[in-house]
This record gives sequence, structure tokens and C-alpha cells, in this order.
Amino acid sequence: MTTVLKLGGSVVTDKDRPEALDGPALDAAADAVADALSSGDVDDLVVVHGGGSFGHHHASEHGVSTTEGTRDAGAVVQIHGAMKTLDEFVLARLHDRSVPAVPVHPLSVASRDRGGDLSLPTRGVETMLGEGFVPVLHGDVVAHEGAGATILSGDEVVTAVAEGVGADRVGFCSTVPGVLDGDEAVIPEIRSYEEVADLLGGSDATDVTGGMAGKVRALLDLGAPATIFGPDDLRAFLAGEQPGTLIRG
Ligand code: IP8
Repeated sequence: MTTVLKLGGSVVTDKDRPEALDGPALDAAADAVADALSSGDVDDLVVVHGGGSFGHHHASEHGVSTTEGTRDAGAVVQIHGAMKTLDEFVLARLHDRSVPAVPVHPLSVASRDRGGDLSLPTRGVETMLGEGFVPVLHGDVVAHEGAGATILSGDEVVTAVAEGVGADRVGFCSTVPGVLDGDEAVIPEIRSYEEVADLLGGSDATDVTGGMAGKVRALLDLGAPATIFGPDDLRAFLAGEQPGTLIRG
């Protein structure tokens, strides 16, 4: 049973200050992951984290987005370097709890074609899982045919890895407790985009990273059930429960 868990950048960093970690939040997430692995609730686990105040700060400084690229190698190295710094914090907190976490940096293996479609080979990740490691990936900057290098969001990494390794469950630990309805109540399950189109507003096809609309659409297309939940529900998700919003197409 393979689980892919995304730790949102806003969950583990302080988004208001450049390159600032939210130490207590990261500790709590690392505790939950370590406990789930040691209790056997989770066996094969892939962790993906977002950029938070690390990647996004440098990306906007250099005017780089998922569609606006750069050919400035210095900018690429700076954005990637910030993500590696955050990744090292994540790895260290996991290692402190004896989680066998190893890094996989998308810049080194992934790319986008001219149309923006992502290629992210996952054979290495599968082998790591088979050998008992916990691969840790992250949002990054990647080579993009015809555009130099563009931003790759952690959400896109999750989708690509989940498909590549044939994940059984996917979880997004985010700052919101799930997809909310008009009364701010969590919608327990979404099975089609039409159910929530009015609430999420618009069907902007370019909204593939930031907004909830793009996220829900991408998750409906995923082969595995995906859950969006808040930090307080991370333990429940890892224990096999279904907190927050379950998205199953
Ligand atoms: O926070 C963005 O990942 P996200 C990564 O998952 C960078 O959107 C480099 C800004």
C-alpha cells in the first residue's frame, strides 16, 4: 500500500517572512509521519513538500512562474537552492525521528515539453520505496522546452509521482481543513467537478497550481483517491481515516 503525502508549503513555513520555517508545525508533521511508519499504519510512503516562503519568494523575485520561464542560470540555482534548503530542514526533522527519508530533486530528473506537459520519471522513487526508504520530493524549478526553466508546483509533483508509482492513497495536508462549501463547512466527498463548479468558481484551465479549482480537477483525474485536510487531521489521514474532503473521480 503506497501513500503519497503532500505537506503544503504554507503548513511547514511562515509564509509572511522569506525563508522562515514554521518549526513547530514541521515538528508536528514529522512526529505524525514517524508514528504512522513505526506503528505500521503506513508502509510505503512518499513525501512531497511545497515551497512556502522559500521557493515562492525567490520565484517571484525573478519573475518565474509555472508558465513564465527564465534562462538565467543564477535565478534557477537560487530558486532551486531555496527549495533544497527547505528540503534539508524537512529531511533533518524526519531523520531526528528515525524516518529513512532521502531527497529526490525534480530539477535533476523532470522537465516540461513545449505544451507544458510534465515528464517526471519515477523508477528511482519506486526503487527507493522497495529498499525501505521514504523518498522526499518538492516543488522546484525545471527545464521547460522553449521557455528556459519554469516553476513546478508540489501539487504537480504529487500527481506525477502518484501516477508513476501507482499510489493507493494521496493526501494533501494544507492550511484549510478541506474543500469548503458556501457556509465554510467541509465538503466530505467530491466525485465530479460539476458538483462544486459553482463554489470553486470558474473553470480556468490555466489554474493548475494555486487555486482549489485546478487542484480538484487534477485530483478527479488521478487514479487514486485523494484527500485534502488540515494539519490537525494529518494523524487521522495516516491512520487510514478519511478526514477533510475525499476526491475520487
Ligand atoms: O508550493 C512551489 O511549490 P508549491 C515551488 O507546491 C517553488 O506550489 C519553487 C516555488
